[in-house]
Amino acid sequence: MPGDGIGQEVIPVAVAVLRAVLPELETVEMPAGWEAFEKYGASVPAETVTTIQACGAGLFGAVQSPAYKVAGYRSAILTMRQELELYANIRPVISLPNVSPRADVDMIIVRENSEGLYISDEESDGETAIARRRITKSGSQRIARKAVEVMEKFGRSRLTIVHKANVLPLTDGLFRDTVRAQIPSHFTVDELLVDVAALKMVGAPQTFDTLVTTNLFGDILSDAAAHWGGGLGLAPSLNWGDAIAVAEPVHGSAPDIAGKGEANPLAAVLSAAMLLDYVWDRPDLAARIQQAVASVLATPLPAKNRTALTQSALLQTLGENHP
Ligand code: GGG
Repeated sequence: MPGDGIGQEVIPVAVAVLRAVLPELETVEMPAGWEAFEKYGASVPAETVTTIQACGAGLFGAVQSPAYKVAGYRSAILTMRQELELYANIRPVISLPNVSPRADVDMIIVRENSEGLYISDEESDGETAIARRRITKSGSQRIARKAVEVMEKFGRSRLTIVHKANVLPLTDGLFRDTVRAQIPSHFTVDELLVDVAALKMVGAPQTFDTLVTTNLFGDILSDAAAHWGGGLGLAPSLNWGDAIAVAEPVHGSAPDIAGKGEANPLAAVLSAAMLLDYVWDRPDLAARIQQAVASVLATPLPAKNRTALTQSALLQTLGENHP
């Protein structure tokens, strides 16, 4: 699902790179995003939802929602997360050559993706506006299980639970205590208040291993953390449930450069690699893509024709490094 704006340019590159390491890959292209809404009346048409369910995995580019309320419109990202129960948002942040401000960052943020303030339950009488924030035991249990799955898959040993239970003892207390109870004893578990975690994210990001947190805290912390991986333009992510995963670059549709061939496709490429790494159990193929990305980053490319130049450089590197 290339979606809107530069999604149309970066997703074909990511698919080409996936194909280079996994020639048997079968793909089908489906509409999603604002353009899909204008054409079909839904940002994620029903056929797109059933196709993702049938495939089990998706790759989404970007969405460009209007800055005003449109009757019947809901962001494609939020729609997919809810309709497909993609309750975990995985955001790895690792130092990359030439673009990272420091060389020793290697963390995975596991963000709860379905509850918290993102249930969008708001009311206002014009004087007072209220947003409800929902934390459930079952939602906290399943995100904890996902954090354990991620730690086991990647041989990680330390989990930091990020919360604000000193101010929100009922909601964040439930989250923290429920997550803690789910973590097997061979892992080291610590916890941080979100404000302290934010300070540490700025001052000592290399000290983080795996983090698990609620929806809004995870949204904010993971964007801040992306700075250490070269910025939002290079950040990959995976929306993941029990049966389905949708990878997507964190960046948006970038209407200012859309159609100019200047978009950097590396976040989309790294997101595609997350399907191999996390979902399809092919860390060997994911590593080949990650190494190709690192090698392409070692020689910065000009903005003009960046998308095509990056694709050629990646495919050439993958071809040369074929085992
Ligand atoms: N790939 C992530 C993306 O497209 N982000 C842009 C975004 O979140 N836009 C707001 C929205 O439409 O929900």
